[in-house]
Amino acid sequence: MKQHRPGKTQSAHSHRPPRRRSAGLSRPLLYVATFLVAVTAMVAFYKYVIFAAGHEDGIPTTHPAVLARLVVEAGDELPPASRFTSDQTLELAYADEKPSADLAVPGDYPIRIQTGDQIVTAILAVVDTKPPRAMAVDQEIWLGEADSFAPDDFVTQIRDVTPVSLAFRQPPDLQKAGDQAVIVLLKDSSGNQAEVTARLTVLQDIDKPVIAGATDQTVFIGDTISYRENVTVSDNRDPQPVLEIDNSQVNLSAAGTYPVRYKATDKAGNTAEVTITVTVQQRPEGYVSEDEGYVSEDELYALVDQVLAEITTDDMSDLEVLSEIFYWIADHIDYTGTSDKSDWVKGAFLGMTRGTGDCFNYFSTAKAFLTRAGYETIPIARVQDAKTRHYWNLVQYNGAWYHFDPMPNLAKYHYVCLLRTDAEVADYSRQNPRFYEYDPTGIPATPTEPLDIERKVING
Ligand SMILES: [Ca+2]
Ligand SMILES: [Ca+2]
Repeated sequence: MKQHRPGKTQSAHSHRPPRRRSAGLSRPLLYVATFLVAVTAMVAFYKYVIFAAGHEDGIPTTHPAVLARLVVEAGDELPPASRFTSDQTLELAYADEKPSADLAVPGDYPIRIQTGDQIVTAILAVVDTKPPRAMAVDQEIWLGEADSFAPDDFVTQIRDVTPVSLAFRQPPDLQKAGDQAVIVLLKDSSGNQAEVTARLTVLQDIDKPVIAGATDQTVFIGDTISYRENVTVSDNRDPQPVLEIDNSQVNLSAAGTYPVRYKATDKAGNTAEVTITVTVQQRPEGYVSEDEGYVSEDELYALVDQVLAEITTDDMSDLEVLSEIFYWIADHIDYTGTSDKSDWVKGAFLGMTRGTGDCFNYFSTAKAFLTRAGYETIPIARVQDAKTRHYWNLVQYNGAWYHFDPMPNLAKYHYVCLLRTDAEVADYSRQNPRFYEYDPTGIPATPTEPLDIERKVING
């Protein structure tokens, strides 16, 4: 029989599961280990408390009279440490010389505050509750000329402690003429919003360009016209309106009146039109040049009369008068190769006033002098099939016709053609081929007998 132990029955004992021995520890060792774990945990907790008390980013250490959180507006000055309490008797100071809080940036900043020997950490909460402010900027544009606008074109002097973003409430309509309100939304980084209303004026150019200087013109057949000369186009807005000139109907080769249309278009599409008339005329006699204009037969004769008054007297014989005229012209005009042979009045005027010319000027001047001195003349021209042209006069002297040509000839073929007969000029034309060759149809014949008169050498 087995011995019973009081308090414990064998049966109870025998029903317990066998003690697990897997830990391999005896009961006393287990107690020791438990103790060590507890000590280690206490040490760790203690260290954590010490750590938390000494660091800003830890849980603030509280003090019954120190505010755990002080709210200030972004952009304000750092408040004095005394603001962290309502207890006037409590002396507070910032533990750090420069508390690390950026008053311009909203956020929670742990601040170390010293009260007596104790340092507590409180939160300085920087908040931005103020919406941005800005001044409106009105804008003015011309319809169709501005590319685009950004919101910041309509505001200036944006003020906020935080960055501000801008947006249009509705983009301006640049195609709408007139005034419109442009609302710019300002939003700071804290989400505070404000609106600024500016004005956009879209101006519309409705004024036509102005064409100036387009006036009717009168020209002669063969002239040219500078249609643009003296014509200017201005506009209230467009510095360079487009000018189109339609001269397609003008025919400068035929007399007539023709319209020329000037059309100016500004950038906005406004157009102005001016139509002028170009009159093309047959060129009249006596036209000298654009600068000198016309010379009339009377004006030419007045010049001739002045010279005649100087070189002739009333008591001179016809031969003397004809000789004076002949040699004055021969001396006065220097030969040049070409001239306008369409107009004898012009030819004579230029011969007298310029003192230069070719055979046509000699012929014309002689015609003018002989006519004013009271002699009949008949113009003669060299035959057309000759290589060059020549012109001279027949003059009536003593009731008969004679050749009269004061143009000095080349020294090689020297000849003084003062009151010569047909036979004499024909004889000269044999030396200087074709010089006085002309179609005699309608031209009276000279006497056959040459005149026995004195003829001076003229220098050619
Ligand atoms: Ca703000
Ligand atoms: Ca205009």
